[in-house]
Formats: sequence, structure tokens, C-alpha cells
Amino acid sequence: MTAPAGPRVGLIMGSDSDWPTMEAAAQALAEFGVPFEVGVVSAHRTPQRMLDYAKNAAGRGISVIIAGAGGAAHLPGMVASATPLPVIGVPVPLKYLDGMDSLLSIVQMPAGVPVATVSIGGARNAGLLAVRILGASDPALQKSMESFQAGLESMVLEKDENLRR
Ligand code: RP5
Repeated sequence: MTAPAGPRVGLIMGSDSDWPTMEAAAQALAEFGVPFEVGVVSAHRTPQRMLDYAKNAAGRGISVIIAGAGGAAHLPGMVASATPLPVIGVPVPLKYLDGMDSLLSIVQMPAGVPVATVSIGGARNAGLLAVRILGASDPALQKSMESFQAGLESMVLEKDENLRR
């Protein structure tokens, strides 16, 4: 069986102003060679586009959606309500409230509609979590994740060594 050629992860955000935060997710996916697509989909300004995106994503070969939004951050939850795919929410910090508004808007989902919420501004972890989800059914990708984790361990041990010198 050959892997689908198109994007496996949909990386969407409520506004292009979210990109400086969200590009860390793109970076993580690129590091692992995971094909992804990027787009602006606003829950409030383009509600129909958001529903179309959510409803069609699985059929287009997308396996995981990463959705970032700030303020009244309804995008991840609304997308999760209209797709069977796993959705990872990234609370984008804005000028006021330090991203607490975004975090609480994304994390407090009603039972039955899960969103895997990462930390405020935690787009890199969202990308890495998407890699792990895909890795569950892709042994090569899972191996890459194991190597990455071993690299983290080496990095910490090296820092420890440096500190002791
Ligand atoms: C949210 O409103 C977006 O996700 C963004 O974080 C925030 C502000 O959007 P802009 O006014 O910068 O377009 O929906």
C-alpha cells in the first residue's frame, strides 16, 4: 500500500496574524518530512469556509488537523465538531490577557467533542503531536520520533555535563 501523496496534516489558523506563532508547527512537520497544507480559516469571519474545510478534510486525505486561534478562539472546537479527525488546538497569545483567553476558549470543550490542546503558543508541540499520531500507523515515522526523543535526551545530558565542568 502506498502512502497518500497529498498533505496529511491540515495546519489552519484564524488569521494570518497567527502565523508567527503557528509557523513552529510547520517547522516541526517539515523536520519529519510530513506533508502538510497551511491556510487561514476563521470561525467567525468565514464560518462556511470553516465548515467546508472541516467536513472535507478527511475525504481529501488529511489525517490530523492543527488549528490555532487567539482571543475568542472557537476555531479548533468548531472544526472538531464537524470532522471525525483528531484536532490539535493551539492557543495563540494576543496583546491582552496573555493568551489565557485563547487557552480557556480552546481547552474547555464539552464531553463528546475532544480537542487536544497544547500550551499557550505551543505550536511546535502541536506539530510534534501530529507526528506522533501519524506515527502510530507509520513505523518509519515512529522510528524518526524515537530518534528525535533520543536526541532530546542527549542534549540534556550534554548540558548537564557542561554544567558540571
Ligand atoms: C482570531 O482573532 C485569530 O485567530 C487571531 O488570533 C485573532 C485576531 O485576528 P486579526 O484581527 O489579527 O486578523 O480569530
